[in-house]
Amino acid sequence: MDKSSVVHFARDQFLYSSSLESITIMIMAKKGDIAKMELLHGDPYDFEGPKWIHENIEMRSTGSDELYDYYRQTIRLPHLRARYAFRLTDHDGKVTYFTEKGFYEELPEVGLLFALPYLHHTEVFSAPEWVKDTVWYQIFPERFANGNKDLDPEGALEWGSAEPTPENFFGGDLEGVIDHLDYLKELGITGIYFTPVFHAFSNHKYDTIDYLEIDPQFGTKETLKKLVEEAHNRGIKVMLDAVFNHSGYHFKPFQDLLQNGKDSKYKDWFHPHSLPLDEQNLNYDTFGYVSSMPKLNTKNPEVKDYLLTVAKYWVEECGIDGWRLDVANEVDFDFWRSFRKTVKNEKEDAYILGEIWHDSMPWLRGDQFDAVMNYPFLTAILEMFREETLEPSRFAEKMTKVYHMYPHTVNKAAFNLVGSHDTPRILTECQGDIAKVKQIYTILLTFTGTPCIYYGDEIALDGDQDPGCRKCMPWNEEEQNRDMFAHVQRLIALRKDNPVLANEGDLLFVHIDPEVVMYKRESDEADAYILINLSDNEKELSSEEWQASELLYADSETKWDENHLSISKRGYAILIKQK
Ligand code: ARE
Repeated sequence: MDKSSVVHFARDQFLYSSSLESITIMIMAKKGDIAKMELLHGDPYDFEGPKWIHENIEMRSTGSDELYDYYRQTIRLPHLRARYAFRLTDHDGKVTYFTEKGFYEELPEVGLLFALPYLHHTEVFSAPEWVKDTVWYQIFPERFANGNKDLDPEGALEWGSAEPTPENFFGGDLEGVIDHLDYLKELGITGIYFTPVFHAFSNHKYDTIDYLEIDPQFGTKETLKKLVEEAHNRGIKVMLDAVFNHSGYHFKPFQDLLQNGKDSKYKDWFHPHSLPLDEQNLNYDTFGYVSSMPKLNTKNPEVKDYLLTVAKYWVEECGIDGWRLDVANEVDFDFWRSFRKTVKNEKEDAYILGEIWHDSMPWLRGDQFDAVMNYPFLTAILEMFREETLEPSRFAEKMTKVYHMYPHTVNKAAFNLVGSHDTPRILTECQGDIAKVKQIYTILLTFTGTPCIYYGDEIALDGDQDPGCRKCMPWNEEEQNRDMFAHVQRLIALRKDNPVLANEGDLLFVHIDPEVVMYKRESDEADAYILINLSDNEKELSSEEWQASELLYADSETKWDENHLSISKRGYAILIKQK
């Protein structure tokens, strides 16, 4: 046994609360090294001796990546505290105990074991219940629909008449979104994520001028209130984009600092290295090296109060249901802890989603974010479908690794996406291959987490890296791929009608064929099997697990006869077995 590869810490993704009275414990070990992984735990204050340990609970294997096997076990804690250890049996039958203080031949005294001192209810990670069943739609307001030409900014172009650039405008607005809420309802959407809508300079609005006003080209507060009300009437939640890492150039406090230098009462609202500010030599902190995006000093109590007022205002005033946090990883933890308290105090089940592209465990301990945008999911999808360098077993390993970076309770609220306003569109990434995009959407809408559809992807809109991915949404049907719309619509409906496909079910990859991605979704009510054939050959597949399964959905060429699946080349299939 390679003891150096046995990994467990009594925190984060290795030890976490899964309810008010239970904890989940995860441990990882070198792939193939362990024949049996068992858990022992007990109440450290139960001094009566041996009975305080609950012997050898065999831990559930929850998958493997390239290097590790993962094991997980949830246990109830009537006393909300525990001491615990692991009993490892290798393939020669040799038993070793693994504790906080290392490895032992015999179980050592309780003081050497891993500890959960006390499970506080306030520290139980819990994303809002409604999020796991939500199907999101991301709208870039300038490019979704023009509902009121009177609001068009100076020089706005005819809708869809030109390629998008970082500078041009087409007049998208909130009334345009209201006009198309029934389209979103028809697709099956239950949540909208808007990129910024507050008064700002550019067409993307990430350079805020006034955090407490709607951009005049998009409408007014009343328009937003109406939109939220109309969306809620259709069972659709609304999430806005909070750009708190930096302001825009024309934000009044920044203008004051520019003009008054060291005499400005706002000099501590930003991060000047020296004064007066010098945009050419950039003697102040910014987002990236963008001089028009000065970084805000969120440690300054005045700035913190101002931004928390903004955060509360839009929930209170317009009833929004969540915040997506821009450049979330560059704002201090203390600010986000205060942000969470403020927002949850205003709306207890508001969704707080951080934009972080890398390992986000420090923000997902329950005191800051409910979830992050799951870009690692997109990366693995692209490696498999764009580069075609990742065969199914490696995709399984990559996603297993990604999902074991976090508590499984976090994964249920993970914001899964295959495109956004910051990435090329998935159809373009797949070189226009509709079959690939259909397979990708089959994965997106049957995976653990809350899926998001980037506007236009459902009708196979293309577009390269920003600004190319921000084309005007085409509203004449001949420019829409309605077959793709029907595919996405059907998958969303299946996800709603079969909770095992949403988030009731655990997810486990299954190896059935080197060229087929297969994963199983398991729940108390049903098991579902999702299969994606990456090859150019039809595959004849069968599995004893499939008895009494029915074919829930597949491409038109795929055939199912009881236990035998004939999946077409580049096909997809969803089987379900009610329990
Ligand atoms: C504009 C141009 C870009 C150009 C950029 C640089 O359009 O082509 O590269 O300027 O000057 C907003 C606008 C963008 C604009 C940008 C700057 O939407 O169009 O770009 O402002 O003016 C990293 C950050 C992540 C950030 C991305 C863009 O970690 O937070 O970069 N995303 C948010 C928003 C953006 C927004 C901003 C931040 C600024 O979603 O829309 O941009 O408010 C890797 C790294 C990531 C990196 C990612 C993308 O994966 O791991 O950290 O994200 O690439 O670059």
